[in-house]
Amino acid sequence: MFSTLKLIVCCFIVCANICRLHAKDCSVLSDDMKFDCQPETDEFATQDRCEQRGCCWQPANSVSENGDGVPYCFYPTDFATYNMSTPEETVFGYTATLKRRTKGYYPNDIMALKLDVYLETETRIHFKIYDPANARYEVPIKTPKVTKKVNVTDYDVKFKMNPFAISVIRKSNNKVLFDTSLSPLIFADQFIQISSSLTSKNIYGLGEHQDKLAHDVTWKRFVFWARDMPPDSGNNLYGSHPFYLNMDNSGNAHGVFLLNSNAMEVMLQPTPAVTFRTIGGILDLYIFLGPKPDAVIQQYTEVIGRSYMPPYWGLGFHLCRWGYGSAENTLNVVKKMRAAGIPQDTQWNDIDYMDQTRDWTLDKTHFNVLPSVPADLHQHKQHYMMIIDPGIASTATNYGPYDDGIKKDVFVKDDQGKPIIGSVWPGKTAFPDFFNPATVKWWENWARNFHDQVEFDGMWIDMNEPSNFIDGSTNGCPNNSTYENPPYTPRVTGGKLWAKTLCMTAKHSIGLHYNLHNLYGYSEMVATHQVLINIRNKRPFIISRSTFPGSGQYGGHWLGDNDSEWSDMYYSITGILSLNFFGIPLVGADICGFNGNSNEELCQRWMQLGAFYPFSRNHNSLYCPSYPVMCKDQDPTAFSTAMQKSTANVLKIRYALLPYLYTLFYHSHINGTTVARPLFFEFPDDPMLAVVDKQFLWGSALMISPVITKGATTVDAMIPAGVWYDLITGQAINQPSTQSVRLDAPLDKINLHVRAGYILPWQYANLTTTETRMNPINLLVALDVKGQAAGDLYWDDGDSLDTVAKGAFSIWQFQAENQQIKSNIIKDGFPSSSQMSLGEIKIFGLKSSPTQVSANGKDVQFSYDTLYKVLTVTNLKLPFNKFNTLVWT
Ligand code: MIG
Repeated sequence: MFSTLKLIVCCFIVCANICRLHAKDCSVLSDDMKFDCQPETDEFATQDRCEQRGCCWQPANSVSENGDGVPYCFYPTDFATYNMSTPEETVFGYTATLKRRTKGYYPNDIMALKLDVYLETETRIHFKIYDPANARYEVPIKTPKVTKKVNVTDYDVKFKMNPFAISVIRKSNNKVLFDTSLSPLIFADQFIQISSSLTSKNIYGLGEHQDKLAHDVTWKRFVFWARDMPPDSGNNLYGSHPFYLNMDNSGNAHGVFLLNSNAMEVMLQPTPAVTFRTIGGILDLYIFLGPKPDAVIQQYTEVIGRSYMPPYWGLGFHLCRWGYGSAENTLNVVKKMRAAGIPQDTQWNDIDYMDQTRDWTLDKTHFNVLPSVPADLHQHKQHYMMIIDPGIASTATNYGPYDDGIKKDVFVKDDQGKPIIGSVWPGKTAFPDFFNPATVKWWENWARNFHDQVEFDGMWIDMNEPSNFIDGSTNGCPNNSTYENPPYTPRVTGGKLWAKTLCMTAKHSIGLHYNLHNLYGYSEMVATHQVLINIRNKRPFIISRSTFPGSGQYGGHWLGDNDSEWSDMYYSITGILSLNFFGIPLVGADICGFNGNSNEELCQRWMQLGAFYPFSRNHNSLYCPSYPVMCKDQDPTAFSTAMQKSTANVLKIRYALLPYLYTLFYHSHINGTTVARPLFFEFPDDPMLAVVDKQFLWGSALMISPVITKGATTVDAMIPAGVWYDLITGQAINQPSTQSVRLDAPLDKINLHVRAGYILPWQYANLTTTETRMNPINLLVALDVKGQAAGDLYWDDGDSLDTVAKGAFSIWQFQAENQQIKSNIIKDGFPSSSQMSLGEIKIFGLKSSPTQVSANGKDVQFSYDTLYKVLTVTNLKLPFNKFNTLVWT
């Protein structure tokens, strides 16, 4: 009897234990299926804390080299989360309520959420998960407001109710693009997390970070928090772009955008899967169906806003350094460039022009004659830019911008309501609140005042993460605040959110810095864009360090403080391509490298690559390695005559091709297509190209294969299947299938190939874009195997406002087939289009010499290169508008 009882009791205890273990289902199929339940630091992560969260603990063996590794603590498959009410159909799509019964492990769960699913376009689905009872912060950028669903969609959407999950399926091939069922949805006040499967390991975007173009999915963590930080792998950098592009193994791409500006992490794991983890706002998620990669970007930029038309001169070559030291030295470099015959459109100054590095002032000792610099530049049809930082000196006496700013109440406040004071170059500084309309007026006033003295043409806005040399403020930050010390802090560089920036409790006119931090640079771009328009009444040119989705509508970006190293030259390519994905095609890296001394070979190669950055600027730091040793000059005139010649030559190639580049900017502005793009964008179903990131394209037609390794005189270029012509000679590479080809690349050459089937407009180059623009337009026709090719040209005056909206532009389309080239003007709004002329036409890939060539029906002289099979017709001298056909027989 007693022993029976003992047995029953014993059995009960065992069962209870088994039952307890089985209360959570830790039986995941593989390590890849584990979703991290303890993303905190390793010191924090313990078995106890893990199990207190209701999660499973299982130390893993496999460690990944540069990622987080397999999580020890992961969600059981039956982790408590939200259940969904029956979704109701609405005019815009679906709506439902999500409810959880028990609290989760982070404070302040939102127990009842609302889900709205908007079927916005055939290729775009949008869903929002938010708190219906209490309005939460939402990102204040303009997005399309869709109130009615479309009838036809390329996607299906499916729901699971208990627990809640949503999935989006591409109808055409039944592939699941997005599926949140792998890991529980968490929505607490300051911890929001959603995971999804990926269609393949080919994932791109997720900026701003320094990485390969296609990211590894081996437990990689990307942090999104604007930060002044030289680009290194693993760090959160200047801008925040929570957008990725994912391409399945048959070349169908889709995009996902989380519209959220709070501190965020995105985890990639080999499942393959992605996790978004943010500490504020709501889940406002867009999915773009593509299926072509470039179509994904077009669909994305339709939501965030399309890129603006830069002034034509902005596509010329820019020269800058920190530490010219005087106005005279600044102008001397320009004079040397002119004497060396090297194209240059714009000269820049860094903070050394300012009096004690204060905005809107001049160093009266060394830069007293600065006004004469833009005057000279303008006389030579060149332009002038200078840097402006957001930090406004707050302890200077009689310093107008600060005194006036206090009067107009334009600065960001601390939690007590006083201007928050940090420390930047001029010492103690206040920070303009660019969300406040009064600030924009004040900014315009001081910019105008300065412009009256120094006639600048654009603004370089730096330090706008915003960067602060101290953490938080001169008074630190309130330490009992849940904003300064949230329950979970994404793994930001510096360990805390306010590291080297403002306090999270700082107040802008429209909200807390905690929410708006990632938008500071964006807000300065919006303000500065308007101010430049008001002052100059011409197209603004802005290069900003911090950016957010939508920044491309207002200006461009440079990739920040890179090193004068070959590896950084490589990363500049992936950076530029990624920024094109983010809708900011006007982008470049500091050519020849910023930190550290450059050298002739590196700089020569970098000038070759940089000649093909959409935004092309050589910029150098002040001290190398440290004070008081100045960095060696690295403008092209600082090197041998051979290097200067090679640089002049490659910049002339750039200038020659600007009609093509400018047309690409027009397409980006109108349709959101990328300007610089990776090879896989044009050949998505070619698996050999999915990770190629040492070469890139301008549009569809020009392939750039730079040397990015020391000592190399050849380059192993991946050449996609098809015919490619050397831009200069017309020599054809005929590729039956995609493969790597070793190309000659002596020190003075960059390999440039034109894709068969395309027509590129170009001009002979002068030393400025303004002069170059006066030359006749030429056509480069690259025939495909059928003897066909096509292309177009967008043209306007290059500098006035709203030419596209006002229709003050012309567009020509060119077509080659049946032994003739036709030109059609499809829009003729450019007032001076009748003054443009056609210069020459070159045809690549013409199998044999014609006997007769005529333009508009009249015989013309021509020459034929039998070696490379190139027909050249020069001296056409036809009005461009009147040119209709070139026929050869
Ligand atoms: O704390 O203005 O990224 O391009 O030369 C450094 C001086 C401030 C950082 C920019 C860099 C610029 C530098 N600035």
